[in-house]
Amino acid sequence: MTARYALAGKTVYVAGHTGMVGGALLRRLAREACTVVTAPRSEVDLRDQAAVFDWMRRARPDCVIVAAATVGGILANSTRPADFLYDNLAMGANLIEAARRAGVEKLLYLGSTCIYPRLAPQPIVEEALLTGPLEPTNEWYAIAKIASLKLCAAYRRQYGCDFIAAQPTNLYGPGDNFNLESAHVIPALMAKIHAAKVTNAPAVELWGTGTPLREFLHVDDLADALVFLVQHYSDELHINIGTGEEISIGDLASTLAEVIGFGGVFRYDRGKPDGTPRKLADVARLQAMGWRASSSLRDGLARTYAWYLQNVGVAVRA
Ligand code: GFB
Repeated sequence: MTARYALAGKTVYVAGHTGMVGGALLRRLAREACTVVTAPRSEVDLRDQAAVFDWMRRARPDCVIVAAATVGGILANSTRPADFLYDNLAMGANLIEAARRAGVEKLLYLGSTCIYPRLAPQPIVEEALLTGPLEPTNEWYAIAKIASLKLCAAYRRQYGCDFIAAQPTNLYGPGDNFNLESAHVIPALMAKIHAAKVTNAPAVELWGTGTPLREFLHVDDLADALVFLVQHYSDELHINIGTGEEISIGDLASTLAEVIGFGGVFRYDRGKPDGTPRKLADVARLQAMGWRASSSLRDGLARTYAWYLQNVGVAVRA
């Protein structure tokens, strides 16, 4: 398929390159004939408007992908509302305005499917945005993400900027955060189940009831979808990115137990929140454009566990 926006010869700035998504973008963009630039965190605090304006003016990228965010799982989201709202608002506003000032040709802003109403009809279509109340455990994060994706739409209308937005479903993969207090469910369960296996513990504790349904996308699939959208999409509507498949948290735990080789049982701490009951993205628009995810959940989990053993599990065993 011929790209509407060709990356060959372009300079692409990946904001948030040290994160799981940023790392996957660097791996994926290495296959394109473009130059990738990144801003060291020690030099540019993305919440600092002057620093971001100055960096963008000096770096002069042709294309910007905003993968920078203050992120975390259900507990971090509910206990650090100010960080999740302020950091993400500031990063989104600074990067988008800096890109406009620097004459950036193309910008892709990354949202999250938690922008949708808690009880949106499933699978969730893009038009469900702002049709009902948000899930309380992540409304702070969601509001910052909604404001930023609306900035992209507003800049397109008012200034004619080719700024687009997309929201991935729950992500996992190499480079994830395995800290149990702030992690999302897959890295948290991987770390807990692995620890139980190596210590011969009989049980692993899960949060909530195990009944919520989630859709999980491998981060390398996400990076591929993002590059696809940069090349082929140019419009105001924010685009869903997912697999179109869902699994309950209980079944996810069983799958992880098989992948890791844990024969014990799971206990549920019902004092911890379930969060939104179901969150399945409608990915018909992206599929109609010609992109679909290639990793199965089981294979993606196995590859992520192999990475974990090489990079994190060693420390857990010690
Ligand atoms: O991945 P997670 O933290 O975030 O939790 P959300 C997903 C589900 O897994 C919830 C359950 O129902 C949790 O209760 N769960 C079970 C666990 N055991 C655990 C555990 O040990 N750790 C964790 N973290 N969960 C986040 C949002 O929502 O999803 C963010 O808070 C963002 O804003 C992100 O949108 C993608 O899927 O509930």
